[in-house]
Parts: sequence; structure tokens; C-alpha cells
Amino acid sequence: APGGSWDLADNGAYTVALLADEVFDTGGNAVAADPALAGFTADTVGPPPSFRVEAETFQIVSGFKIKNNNVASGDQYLQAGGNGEQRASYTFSGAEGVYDLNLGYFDENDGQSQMSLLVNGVEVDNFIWNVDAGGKLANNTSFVERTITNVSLSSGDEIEIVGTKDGSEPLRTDYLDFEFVDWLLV
Ligand SMILES: [Ca+2]
Ligand SMILES: [Ca+2]
Ligand SMILES: [Ca+2]
Repeated sequence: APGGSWDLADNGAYTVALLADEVFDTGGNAVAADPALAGFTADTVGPPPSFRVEAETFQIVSGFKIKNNNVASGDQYLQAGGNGEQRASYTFSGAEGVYDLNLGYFDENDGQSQMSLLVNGVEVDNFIWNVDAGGKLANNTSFVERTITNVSLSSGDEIEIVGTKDGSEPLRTDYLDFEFVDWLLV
């Protein structure tokens, strides 16, 4: 391959040429040169681009309400609709692979909520909103991202966020970014 391995820049049509005096039969007779012995097309698939799914587009299973706020991505986020379990789901439909997930949310300083992220009912992360770095409302100071690394995903997998609000921190959840890491090993 050009450069030693196949990559996107190498995609295209190739011709295999046989040079003179390079291939011989058992009697020592050279096979005639053939400038167009064979051809093939290289069609390497590149990594899928990163993409964002707004939390407010998740299907609400219990609790969560959609709130408007122009500090949020997409001008909306999910927010706890009361005490008890808040749950929302998203059905993954991207390319099969390993992804880093970046959850954008507002970790306010007036509560320490709890959230889990599940894939097909299996918990892949569970964390307390205890960054508490900024203010007590949704704004630039309270906004944080949590990265959940190396999550294997296939089309049709159900991703769920499940949490419980605490104090005056109502679990304001903004988005989930999907960053492709690698293809799934088969
Ligand atoms: Ca907090
Ligand atoms: Ca608050
Ligand atoms: Ca949002």
C-alpha cells in the first residue's frame, strides 16, 4: 500500500502492472510484460464523525421534564420533574464501534445529585455531581462535562441516563456527545 498501509488518502482505482523479466516459468522463460495485468479499487472506510445527541431529545421514561434555557446546547436541557427516579433513554443508531461519551450537565454547588449511565440495562458509569465548582444555577460556571471512556456500541443499543436530584440541584442534563475511538474487534 502507498506509505505502507491503506488509509483514506489511498482510496481510488489501481492497476497492477507486470514488469518484463520479473516472472519466469520453470523452463526459465520470462513472462511478457503486461502494463494492465489486473486492477482493483481501494475503498477504505474512515472513522465516523463525532456527533451530539441533546438530552432533551431522549425519550423520557420517568420524572424528567424539558426546560428552556439559552445557556444550554440546543437552548434546552432535561431537568428533574420531582423527587425519585429520573430516567430517559436513547436508541443508538450510529456505526458499530467503541466510543468515548461526553455528558454535558450543570453540576451546581447547592446539591450533590446522583446519575448512572446504562447500556442495555448494564451500568457503565455511576457518579455523584460533586464538582460543585460554580454557581447554584445553570450557567457557564456550573457547566461540566463527564467523559465515559471506551463504551462499545452497536446499532439498536439502548442508552439510558438514570438519576436522583439532590438539594437544589435538579439534575440539569444537557447533551451526550459520541466520539468514535475504534472499530469493534470481531
Ligand atoms: Ca453539585
Ligand atoms: Ca441549584
Ligand atoms: Ca441540550
